Amino acid sequence: MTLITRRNALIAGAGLMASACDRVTQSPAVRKILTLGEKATLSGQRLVTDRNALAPEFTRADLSPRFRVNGNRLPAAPAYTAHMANGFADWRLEVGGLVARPLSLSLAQLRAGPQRTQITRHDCVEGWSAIGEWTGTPLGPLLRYAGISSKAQYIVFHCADDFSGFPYYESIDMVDALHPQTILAHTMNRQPLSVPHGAPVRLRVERQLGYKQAKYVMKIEAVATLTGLHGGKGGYWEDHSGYQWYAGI
Ligand SMILES: Nc1nc2c(c(=O)[nH]1)N[C@H]1C(S)=C(S)[C@@H](COP(=O)(O)O)O[C@H]1N2
Ligand SMILES: [Mo]
Repeated sequence: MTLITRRNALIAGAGLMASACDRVTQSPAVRKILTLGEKATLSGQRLVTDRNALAPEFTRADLSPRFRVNGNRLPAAPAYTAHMANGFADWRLEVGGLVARPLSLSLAQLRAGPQRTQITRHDCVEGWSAIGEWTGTPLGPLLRYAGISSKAQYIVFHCADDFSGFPYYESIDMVDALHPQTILAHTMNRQPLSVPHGAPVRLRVERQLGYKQAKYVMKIEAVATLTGLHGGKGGYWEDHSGYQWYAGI
């Protein structure tokens, strides 16, 4: 959001400059500076455009007959087991950190807001892919509703599960957080998200690899830095296996 706003301001600024300064462009020195400026603006634009481009979307005919389960398939935490036992009726998604209005949302509330459905390909670093249909709450509007601070640089997803006592977590930057295909999915292939696939809610951040697609999301936290959080590298696999934090595809 900030990026887009800033880019629009830049473009508007450049337009104003060009019309007001037509007469001075006769000077070769000025022309050279303008050309450099144009190049900088173009490459800046390309960067922004690439990060905001949509991941390919498919049709129902392309859905994988089987979508593998990977990583944890049943969180062991007693709190999670209790939520599972009563169909996640008392489960709440906490939204906190650098927001003006912290939220605690039930599944029904998440489903009542804006929704997006997308058929996308999931790519796991371990060498498999699967196409699935996901429905969920777009993250951007949710964060705006919570009054996200301009100081927020990352969104952290805290999960219910762990590996040997190390909690699973992930994080993305604001470009991905506000990307239109970034959703909190509660529905997969038109069925409520199953426990093995991350019930009740998982992240879909479609421009990145499988390990970024956090399952069992319990809390979302807006932060200014990832330093000091768990291993400091922004995610469970990033901390423990040297996987890249930015897993763009
Ligand atoms: N909470 C949590 N999220 C997770 C994992 C996990 O073990 N725990 N595994 C990751 C990996 S490596 C992949 S490929 C996908 C697998 O999602 P799936 O089980 O729905 O196929 O979830 C990702 N998100
Ligand atoms: Mo994965």
